[in-house]
Amino acid sequence: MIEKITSSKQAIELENRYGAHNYHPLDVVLARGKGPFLWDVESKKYFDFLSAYSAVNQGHCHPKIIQAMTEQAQTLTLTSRAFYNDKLGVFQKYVTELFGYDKALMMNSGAEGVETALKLCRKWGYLKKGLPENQAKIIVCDGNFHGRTITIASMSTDPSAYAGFGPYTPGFIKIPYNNIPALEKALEDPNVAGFLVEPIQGEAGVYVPEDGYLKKAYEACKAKNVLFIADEIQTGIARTGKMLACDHENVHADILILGKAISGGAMPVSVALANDDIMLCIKPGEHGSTFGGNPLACQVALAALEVVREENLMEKAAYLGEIFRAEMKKVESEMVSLVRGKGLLNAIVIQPKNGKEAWDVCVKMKELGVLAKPTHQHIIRFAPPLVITEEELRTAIALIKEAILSFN
Ligand code: IF1
Repeated sequence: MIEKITSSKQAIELENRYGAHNYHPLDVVLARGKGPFLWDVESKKYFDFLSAYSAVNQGHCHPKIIQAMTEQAQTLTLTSRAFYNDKLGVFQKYVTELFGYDKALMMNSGAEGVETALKLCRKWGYLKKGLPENQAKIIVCDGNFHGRTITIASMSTDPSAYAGFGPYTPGFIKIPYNNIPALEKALEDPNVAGFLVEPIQGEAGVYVPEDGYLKKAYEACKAKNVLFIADEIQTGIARTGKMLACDHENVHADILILGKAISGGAMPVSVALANDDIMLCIKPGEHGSTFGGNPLACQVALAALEVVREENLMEKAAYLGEIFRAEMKKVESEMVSLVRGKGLLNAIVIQPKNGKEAWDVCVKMKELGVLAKPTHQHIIRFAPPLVITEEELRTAIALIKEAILSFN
C-alpha cells in the first residue's frame, strides 16, 4: 500500500520504521522548495541555511534548471556510454572552457568524482611519473571529507567515517591540514603521485586555511612532480565568492573535482577535469558508470552553470558573506565563540551554555523558521542558497540572532 503523508509525524515514523538509520535528521519534514525557502508538510515556511550541503546554490527548483530538466526528460534521459549522445560533447566543451582544462570525465555522486580523481592520479603516477607498480601514494589531510566509499573512508581520520569498515585501502599518507612543512616532508617520499585537498574543509567545520596555503601547497607539489587535486565539490560553483575557492589564490589544480551545485541540486552530477597529459592516461574500459554523462545530467548541469553566470552568484556570495559574518560577530552572546568562513560558506562555533549546545540552537532556529545543522557537536554551518536577496538574508540573520539570544 502507498501511504498518503498528511503530517510530519507520520513521515518521520515511516522513515524510522522502514529506512536504514544512517542519519539523525532534525525533526522537520520538507515537502516543497523555492529559491532560498523550504516548506514543511504543515506548510510552515523556512529559510534554508544548508542548501543540501551546498548543492542548491542556485536555489530550490530554479525555473531555468527545471525547464532544462523537464524538456530533456521528455526527449532522452539515458543511453549509457555504449553509444554517443548529442548532449555530452556540448557540456564537456562548455565545462572545460569554463574551468580551463582539456577534458572532462563525468560521473554522478561526489564520491565517484573523487574516486575518478584518485584513479587518474594513480594511473598518471605509473604511466607518466614512472612509479613502481602498486606503489603510488596520495597525500590527504587530517579532518578531510571526500565521501563515503570504502577507499574514501580509508583516507578519513574521523572514526565515525572509517571505524568498522576495514580492511582499508592502502596508499594514503595523512598529514595535518593547513601545514606546509608537513606537506613538504610527506612530499619527500618519491612514490607520491598526488595531494588531495579541500580548499576549505567543510565537514571539519568550515575550516578556512591561512591565506597563501593553497598556493604554497601547489608550488610544493610542482617542485616534486606531484599532482595537486582540488576537491571543490562543496566549495566550488560560486559558494565562496569566486567560481572556485582555489580562484582566491589563483591556483589551477591539476585535477579539479566538482559535484553538488554543478547540477543546482536537481540530480547527482559530478565531474573530474584535467588536461590531456593526465586524462588520457585512462583508456576505454578502465573507468566509467552507467549514468555518468547522461543527456539529462548534461542539460541540467549546463543550465545550472549558466544560472551562476547570469545571476552573478559569485559577486552575491562574496558581498552577502561579508554581511553575514559582520552581523554574526555583533551577536552579544558568549555562546558565539567564533565566526568564520568565506562567501556564503560560514560557520559559528558554539560555546555550550547551561548544557545547551549547537543542536539546541538549531532546534530553536527551526522553530523560528531557519534550517541549519550542527557539525561536530559545537559548530553550526550556515550556507543559504546564493540566490537569497540581501533583504531576505537580513531577515534570516535577525531570526538566527533571536535564536541564539533566547539562551541568554
Ligand atoms: C552526507 C559533510 C558536507 C564533500 C566533499 C566529496 C563529497 C562531499 C568536499 C561527497 C559530500 C556531504 C555528503 C553529506 C554530508 C556532506 C557534508 F558534512 F559530510 F561533510 F557537505 F559538509 N567532497 N559532502 O563535502 O559527495 O558523494 O555525497 O555526492 O550526508 O554524507 P557525495
